[in-house]
Amino acid sequence: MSVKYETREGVAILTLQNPPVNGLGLDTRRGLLEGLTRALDDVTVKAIVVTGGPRAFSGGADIREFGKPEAGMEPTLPTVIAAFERSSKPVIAAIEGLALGGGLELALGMHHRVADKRAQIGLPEVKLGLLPGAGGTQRFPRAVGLETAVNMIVSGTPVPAGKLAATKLFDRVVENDTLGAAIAVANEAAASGALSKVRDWKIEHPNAEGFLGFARTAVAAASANYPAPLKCLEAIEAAVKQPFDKGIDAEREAFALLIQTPESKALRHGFFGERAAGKIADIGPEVALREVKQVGVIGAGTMGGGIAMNFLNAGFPVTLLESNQDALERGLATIRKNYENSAKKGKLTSEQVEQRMGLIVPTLSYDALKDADLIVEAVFEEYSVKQAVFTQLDAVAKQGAILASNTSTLDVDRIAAFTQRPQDVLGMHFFSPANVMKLLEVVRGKATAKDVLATAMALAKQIGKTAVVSGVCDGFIGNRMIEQYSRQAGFLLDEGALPQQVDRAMEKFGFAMGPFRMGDLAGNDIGWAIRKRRYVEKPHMTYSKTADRVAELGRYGQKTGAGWYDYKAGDRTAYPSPIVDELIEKNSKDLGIARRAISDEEIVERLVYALVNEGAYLLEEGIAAKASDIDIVYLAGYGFPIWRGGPMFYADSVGLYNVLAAMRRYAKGHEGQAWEPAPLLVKLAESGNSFNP
Ligand code: 3H9
Repeated sequence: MSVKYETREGVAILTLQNPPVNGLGLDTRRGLLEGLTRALDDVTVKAIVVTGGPRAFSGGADIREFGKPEAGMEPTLPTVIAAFERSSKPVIAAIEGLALGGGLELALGMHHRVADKRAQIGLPEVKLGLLPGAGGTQRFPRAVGLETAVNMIVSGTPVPAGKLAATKLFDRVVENDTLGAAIAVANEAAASGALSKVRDWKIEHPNAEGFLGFARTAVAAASANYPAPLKCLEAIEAAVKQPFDKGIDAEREAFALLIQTPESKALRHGFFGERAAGKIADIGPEVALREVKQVGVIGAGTMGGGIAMNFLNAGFPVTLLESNQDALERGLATIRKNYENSAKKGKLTSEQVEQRMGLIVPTLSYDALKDADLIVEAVFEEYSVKQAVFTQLDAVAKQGAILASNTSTLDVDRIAAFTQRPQDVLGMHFFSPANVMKLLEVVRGKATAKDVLATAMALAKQIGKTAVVSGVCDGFIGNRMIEQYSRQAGFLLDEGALPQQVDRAMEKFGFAMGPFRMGDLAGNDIGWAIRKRRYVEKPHMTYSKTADRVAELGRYGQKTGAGWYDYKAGDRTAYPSPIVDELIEKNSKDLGIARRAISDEEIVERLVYALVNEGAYLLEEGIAAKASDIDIVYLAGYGFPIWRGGPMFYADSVGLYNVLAAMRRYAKGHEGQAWEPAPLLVKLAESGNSFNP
């Protein structure tokens, strides 16, 4: 039963019981109506309390139902809410944990609300490309005021109930015994006989028109690629200007429209993809996690320092090892500076800075790592250096300690073989800056034990990362794919494009940064070093030579004041560089290529489909377990536009048949340039299937 029914001294208590977050799926909606009917039919019941559990009152409509027949089956959420609102006996919501989206809308349809002050209250639908579709845009402004409602609905960000205590939303905000307080309100309401309905409340604002005009301009500017925020605002405007029922109609129409948009579908894919990434096919709940209380980090450089900060932020003591005192002190000073910068911006208090710094145990000795439960190394990317580190770790680390390498390019199985305990070794590939970037690739070696992998994934969540499992291969998921993308970008320069055109096209598509601006930020010397290795290891792999020419000039990017673009001191703006343009044109001439005008569409297709094809190979090889894992890597770590859902989802939405046809077109005259379609892609395209089922 998804709703438990009981009575206590004349008060019916309906408890939502649909774990994990009391999503309002069909069963639960039916259960709610049944409970309501039973309470109304029972003459001994004088009032009704609806509650959830400590984790959640309700996380909202069941998102898994969207697009399925159940979503539209009666009783729908608006029907349920209307029934509670119409109830002849007072209904009180007792809120603990979460009241989000449809969950909050349900509570808004009741006559009174009581909340634990820590309960998270919000209408996050906009984050799924939607608007609150069960009366939230109409009732919430009536309950909390126009400005708070606009801010919360358009941003989707929840706030603790305590912050809304002064509004009309709650009758009581309590520190404990929420249910007890709700029963007390129920008794008072039953005694008074009044049935307070939010729909009858007025939206008071001295200048609603002016405020909405201002909000419209701000929202339009900030949400060019998302239709939902403006729709939220339009629905709220209807709440201000129209009778309640007309406003509800406007809201419902907008919801029906938004749920069909590609943006909403992509955002929902991202939501579920992120959660699915944490589920590993052969690891179930029977796998017990290893306990991690103390962390060791080897290397206090940019990467090691950033990695350490992740754990410090989550309250783990971190032993930070360096090879010499100077490097150690520099590393500590950088961490402190980063924290102090956060404090200056008001994100941390000075006590928090000291508390985090106080969790660091700086050391020059491997012996200090003997009690660590997890040790992450972030030392130089060379097997000999890794070998030295892992041999020493094998000697000092306690039994059962997890040994992680932050390598981005080396073979984790080979690294594991430097130890006598390869089952305890795995990769934890953080992205720079490691304390900021959400993505973490967790690299499962051949021998990695299940509990080691499961523990690393759980820790990733604890430190706020979006973790995706990758198998062992050169570049793992993200970098292996980006190499094909960068190659295409290079070939486009040879054929007629300039960096600024390629970047503009990709940024218009929605990437945070085009490939050349990205190269200038990351450092062109890094790609150069990889290509030099490739020339030896994979001589058949061709590249445009322009990137080498740019690097040979010492134009490594922002850090040298020049790269694909020119930079001015203290200014990160990328200015097109006549030197680079000339170099590109000369290169085309040397290759005997007659430069041609290249459309933005071709640029986007070639770069994105290069990602897609390599992604298909990764799936086929089992390096990535599912297409959504690849999408999450690109959404969380590579600036792929989230409203397009990641490269594999995007390919699905274009249609794999069309993607394959385009690839075959590009293959003509571009032999050997990554246009050998992956067999999986061909199979799916020809059978009318997609990557994401
Ligand atoms: C809506 O309400 C529309 C209405 O306005 C109109 C309707 C007509 N449904 O994130 P977690 C699952 S739109 C189904 O790892 P956390 C989630 O998939 C909805 N399932 O935990 C996962 O399942 P699994 C508006 C849901 O503690 C598990 O719960 N609401 C839903 O870090 C744990 O999730 C939202 O947009 C759901 N609504 O965070 C809220 N929510 O274990 C979206 C969660 O099988 N949800 N699940 O992988 C969230 O923001 C977070 O999940 C939440 C919990 C804060 C609730």
